[in-house]
Amino acid sequence: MIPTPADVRALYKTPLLDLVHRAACVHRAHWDASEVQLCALQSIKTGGCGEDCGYCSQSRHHDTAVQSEPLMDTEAVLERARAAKAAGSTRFCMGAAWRGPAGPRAFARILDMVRGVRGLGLEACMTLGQLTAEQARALADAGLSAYNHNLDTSKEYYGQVVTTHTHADRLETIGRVAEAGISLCCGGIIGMGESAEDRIALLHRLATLDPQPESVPINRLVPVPGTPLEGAEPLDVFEWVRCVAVARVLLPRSFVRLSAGRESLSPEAQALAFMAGANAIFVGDTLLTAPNAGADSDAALLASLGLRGRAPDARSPVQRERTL
Ligand code: SAM
Ligand code: DTB
Ligand code: SF4
Repeated sequence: MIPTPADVRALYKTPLLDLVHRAACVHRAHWDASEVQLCALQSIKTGGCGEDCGYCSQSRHHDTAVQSEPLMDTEAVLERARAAKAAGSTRFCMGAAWRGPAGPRAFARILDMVRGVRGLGLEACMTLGQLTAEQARALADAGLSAYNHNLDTSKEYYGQVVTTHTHADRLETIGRVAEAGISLCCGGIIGMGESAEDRIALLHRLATLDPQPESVPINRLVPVPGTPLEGAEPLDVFEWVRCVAVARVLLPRSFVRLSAGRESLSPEAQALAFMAGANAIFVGDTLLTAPNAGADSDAALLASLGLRGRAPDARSPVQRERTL
């Protein structure tokens, strides 16, 4: 059944432990709850982005400590991918600080990276900003497993955070990704000063995407000095758990991914999020530019909770349904 905004609001307002219990039941009905997908992140083109996203360290509209770097060579990216695989990741996500892929030569290199990463037996994910239909098809033909393009917040709040593109632009790229048959990774950021109503609207929009995203990253704002959101009020940790739980109930077959902001959370808070249905994380010392919980602390966390990395050849229920 397609949830209405009122349904999502009612779910969101459920007492927290009832909500976590419900999400845990949904999680266990659809997944092996002892498995967590491990995904490595690599910034392949850093900084100097012309967009003005208020949270982002890589926008040239903000004065942050990030040093710009040109598009990496394919071989250097593959070196990182091999290391990520050796460290246990099954998915490799590459991010570029672009409004969208810039020029045919850069795009040809991107396609090489996709083929190379797939050739290593890893899932390949890209996040390159807005795509044309032709670019989406070319990425699909190169074997891209997933494309990350977040809605980030509600349609209503989006204009407070970004002015150089719109929520509708994001939806257009999302449509092109789906049209090309690429799995979609689409989520948002919480803790940007948005209201609970904005979070409800975001979760409702994510749940009503057709098809539902294969992966839903829940980013907790990393306040970056020099960005307009550097002083944002830190988000209550239980509000974060609530968002994870609502995403799990509404998107039962999707990976719910604990993304940015995990580094500043206690093991106990992360354990509650796994209980609430999270089943994917980004691993490694850095996200794109911000620090991440490192390999040692993640290995200790997973071991103490009795969780393990998901096997490389395992497919999500979404992918399985598609090929049945
Ligand atoms: N330029 C592309 C785009 O905007 O889609 C890809 C890279 S962008 C950095 C990918 C996502 O990272 C954003 O949509 C946002 O959700 C997340 N992100 C970026 N900076 C963040 C921050 N400081 N805290 C939390 N999430 C962040
Ligand atoms: C997503 O939703 N989160 C990741 C990934 N997709 C590309 C990126 C998080 C970036 C955090 C801030 C930084 O590292 O600069
Ligand atoms: Fe550019 Fe993406 Fe950062 Fe926005 S979020 S400034 S589009 S890199």
